[in-house]
Amino acid sequence: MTLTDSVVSQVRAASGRPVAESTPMEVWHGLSSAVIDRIADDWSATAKTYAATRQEHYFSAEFLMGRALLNNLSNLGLVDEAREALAAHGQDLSTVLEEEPDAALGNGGLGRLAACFLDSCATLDLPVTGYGILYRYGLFKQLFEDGFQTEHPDPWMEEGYPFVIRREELQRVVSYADLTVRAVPYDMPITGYGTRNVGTLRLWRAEPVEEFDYVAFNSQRFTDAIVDRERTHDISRVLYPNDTTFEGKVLRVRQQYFFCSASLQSIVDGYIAAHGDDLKGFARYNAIQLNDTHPVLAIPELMRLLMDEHSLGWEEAWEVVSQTFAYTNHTVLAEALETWEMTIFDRLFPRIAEIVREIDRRFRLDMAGRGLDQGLIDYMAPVAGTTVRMAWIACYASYSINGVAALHTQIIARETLKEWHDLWPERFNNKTNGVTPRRWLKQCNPRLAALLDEVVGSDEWVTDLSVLARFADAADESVLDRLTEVKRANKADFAAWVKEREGVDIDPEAIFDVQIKRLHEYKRQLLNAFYILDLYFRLKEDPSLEVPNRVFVFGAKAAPGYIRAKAIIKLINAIADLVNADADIDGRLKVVFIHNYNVSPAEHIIPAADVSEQISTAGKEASGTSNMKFMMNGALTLGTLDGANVEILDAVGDECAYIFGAREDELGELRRDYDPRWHYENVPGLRRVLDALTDGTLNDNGSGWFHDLRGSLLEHGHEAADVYYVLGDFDDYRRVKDRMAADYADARGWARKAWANIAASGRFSSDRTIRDYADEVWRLDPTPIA
Ligand code: 26Q
Repeated sequence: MTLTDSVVSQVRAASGRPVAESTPMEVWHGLSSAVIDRIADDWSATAKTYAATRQEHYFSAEFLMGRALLNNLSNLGLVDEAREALAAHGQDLSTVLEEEPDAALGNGGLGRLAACFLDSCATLDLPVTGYGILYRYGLFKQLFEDGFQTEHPDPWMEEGYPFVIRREELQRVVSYADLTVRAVPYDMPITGYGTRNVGTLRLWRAEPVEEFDYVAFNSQRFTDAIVDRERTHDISRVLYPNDTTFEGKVLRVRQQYFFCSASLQSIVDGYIAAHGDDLKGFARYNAIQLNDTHPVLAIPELMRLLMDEHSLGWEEAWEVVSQTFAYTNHTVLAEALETWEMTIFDRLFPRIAEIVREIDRRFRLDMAGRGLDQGLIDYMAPVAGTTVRMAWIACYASYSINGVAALHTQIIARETLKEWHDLWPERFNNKTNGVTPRRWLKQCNPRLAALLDEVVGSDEWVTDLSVLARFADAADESVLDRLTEVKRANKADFAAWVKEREGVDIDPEAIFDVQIKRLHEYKRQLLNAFYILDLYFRLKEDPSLEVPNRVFVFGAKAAPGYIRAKAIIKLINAIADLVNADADIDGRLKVVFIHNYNVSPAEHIIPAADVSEQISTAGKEASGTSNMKFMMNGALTLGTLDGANVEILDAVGDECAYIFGAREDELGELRRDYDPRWHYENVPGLRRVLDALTDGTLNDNGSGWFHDLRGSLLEHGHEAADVYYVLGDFDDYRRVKDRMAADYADARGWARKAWANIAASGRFSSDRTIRDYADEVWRLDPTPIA
């Protein structure tokens, strides 16, 4: 059946009406079902093929998938057919696509990375499956009330979601000391570009063991039974919204054990079905990548399954486990490292607690045998007093340990995980992150994609982005002018989108300067805000100042309990109120804070950006991945030498990026006698900006938050002031950003730099990253279905 026929019948089934009379949402449901119908046979064939071969299983508490329909249509080459099929009934594909809710089952970089990885694995025909949790509520919806962030629930699939299929028959039981639950898998097909292989993301939902009989069975304990049912549903109810500070919430550890146990049971059963019941061979056919420490309970849980359910001895089981797991670290922030109280383990899963203690006991013997001194053994041991350290368990049990950018890997080897690196340097490796050029170029930026098709002479760049390097010098003036035209058109689209969504008018001729990422002090949105405020004062002081028009765009969610991050959001909104309404400024500066930043807003923002703000304190941002998306879309990086910025600079050359600020290897020294007060008093512009926080220029609605922000930079009692070196880097930031703005006047020169960025972005495709994992860590071969 053609897609056209299928769409018509699916939409009619979804709405009970002809296509022409259906709502855009009903059309979205129908078209989505038609896509599932189209891939069903290949999906099933792929699963059968992978079951017999060596596989990798990607364990992650987060998969930030975003929207699915356009991605699938595009991968399957069905966009034009779908557009025409709908148009024939008076329906508009773009309108229909905008109906889809984002699957926001992640916080930020780590979750989106997992989604890009699945896309690349499918495109490369690699036998990889993702495992996580089907959260009923994704990351909170963000609204602004008087410029303050408020959080609201995101029940993203309440009206039905065709891209996950419930697999009732594959359910497992997960047992806690106080609760037994069913884990029901919901499988999402992961299409690849230009291949028939369809991978799988398996997301688990917690349900009561007996949905209906439970209450009747236990009628004397009616209310207890109801409470238990709710405690069960609680497990997959909500995604925790903190991404930088660890909180030892019992429900969080329940979630982690829940998806680890269910996933391992399904993998072990799959192994037995394909290869027989001798589990000693398990690691020959299976590798498991741990996306940070969130799934580290899989290590003791696999020990339990092998020993208690499949009668291996400890040594045999440990042999399997230590050849199965590989661990990726995503942070060097001490406050983010996961540690759990042993009492929680004892209470929730005593057998896992027992196994963790035994891992600890054997670790201590093992290390004493190697002659390590007691202080070092105590420091590295999985259990310290009453505390379990998840990263240490990961390092002890994993055959591979990797960072996510070259600089980050050096830092974990030298500092964060130094003792493990000293012991087992061969386990350490770097895998610089990447992003999928399908979503982040072809789909979100069709104008640039069309230009690339033409310049390259085919669409081969879509699956091999490195080919663009061949055309680095091929940009004659006509190509550069067309690139400028693409950007101009994208900016006009974005201006219309901003007007509609935020009610703000922006000038498409202005420089679009963008910072989109989670709100955190280390990412230094404050530095950007201070520049804007300083520029505002400079313009007020001297209206004849010749500077190009500027639009500063922000998108960021703050963890709900992170007051200082929320204060920074309020500050940027207050600056927007001040600047946007000022008649003297007359539109020369505009500040827009896009509310509820998410994957699909990013798809509107990035293609329109001129400047990509990547300004974290050096050494703090493990990699960053939006920096790569901007680069692919021809924005120039304004950044510090941090995370993957270092490699972006290396790829593109320093004429084509704007780098400023203290380097990671200088900061230790600089911080030793750092005096933020001195900067306040001596750096041009800083006093005026900092004073504006508290002198009535900016309104924090009586919260006292701006006073606290100022205090955090200047006058800290117990902790150090300005921990993230905002004032220290301000002068250089201002100088470089001013220079960049001046350079923008040369449109040809700017386009040349933009082209250089696009042409050099090949190594930041997640296809490259995944090939490296597949070759060096997973030892996997591409396995196309017959
Ligand atoms: C941990 C315990 C309890 C509750 C929540 C968490 C939690 C959740 C999410 C901790 C961390 C995260 C997410 C971290 C993250 O997104 N890190 C980013 O990972 C990207 C992909 O590697 C990097 O590019 C970024 O530099 C890094 O900040």
